[in-house]
Amino acid sequence: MCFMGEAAVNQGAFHESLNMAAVWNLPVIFVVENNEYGMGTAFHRVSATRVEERTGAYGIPASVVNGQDVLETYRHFERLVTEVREGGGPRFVEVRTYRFRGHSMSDPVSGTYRSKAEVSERTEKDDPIKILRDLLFDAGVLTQEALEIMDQETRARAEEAAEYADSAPAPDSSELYTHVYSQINEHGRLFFDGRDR
Ligand SMILES: Cc1ncc(C[n+]2csc(CCOP(=O)(O)OP(=O)(O)O)c2C)c(N)n1
Repeated sequence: MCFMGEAAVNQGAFHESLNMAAVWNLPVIFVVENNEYGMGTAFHRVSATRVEERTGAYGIPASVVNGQDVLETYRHFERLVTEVREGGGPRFVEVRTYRFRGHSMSDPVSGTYRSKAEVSERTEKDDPIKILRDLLFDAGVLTQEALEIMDQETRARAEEAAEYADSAPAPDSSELYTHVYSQINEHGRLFFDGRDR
């Protein structure tokens, strides 16, 4: 799984990667989280085409999923993962979402490139956690009380993880690539190309 923001699709490395992934028939799913803004730039201002049209030149099948719908997203990826594991080659998914916050600490909430009204309207309408919550409430499988307990437990777990990360010693430099790229095999190869030597 290779994740990126929609702003990445205008970079050369994106196109080079898609091209080689197609040539080598790699088991990879490229996932673009399209939250509509790259830092302070709306995607439509810097692209003549839609995100999902970017893979045509490489023959990689593209699809779009509503990222605010947790169950739809799960079902979508479940099917793609099966296809890729069966040797179907690379896939490309545009996950449509929205950026509820600013790009960084120096871009608080709405900045000057979008209105506060837009952000609050989308936050109200499109929050995937609220959407899933309401679905589970309606299906009668979640109560307000159970949700609050879950919420408290999750916050506690996140705080614990942050404290652990802050107090843990820095990792050894030999860990630089661990869980980042595929492990280098005994033949010194970094990437998967279907050969074991
Ligand atoms: C290779 C590279 N080029 C340019 C930048 C500068 N830069 C930092 S964030 C950003 C845009 C990010 O947009 P997106 O991934 O859509 O994410 P978002 O703003 O929603 O966080 C750019 C161009 C960078 N960090 N790395």
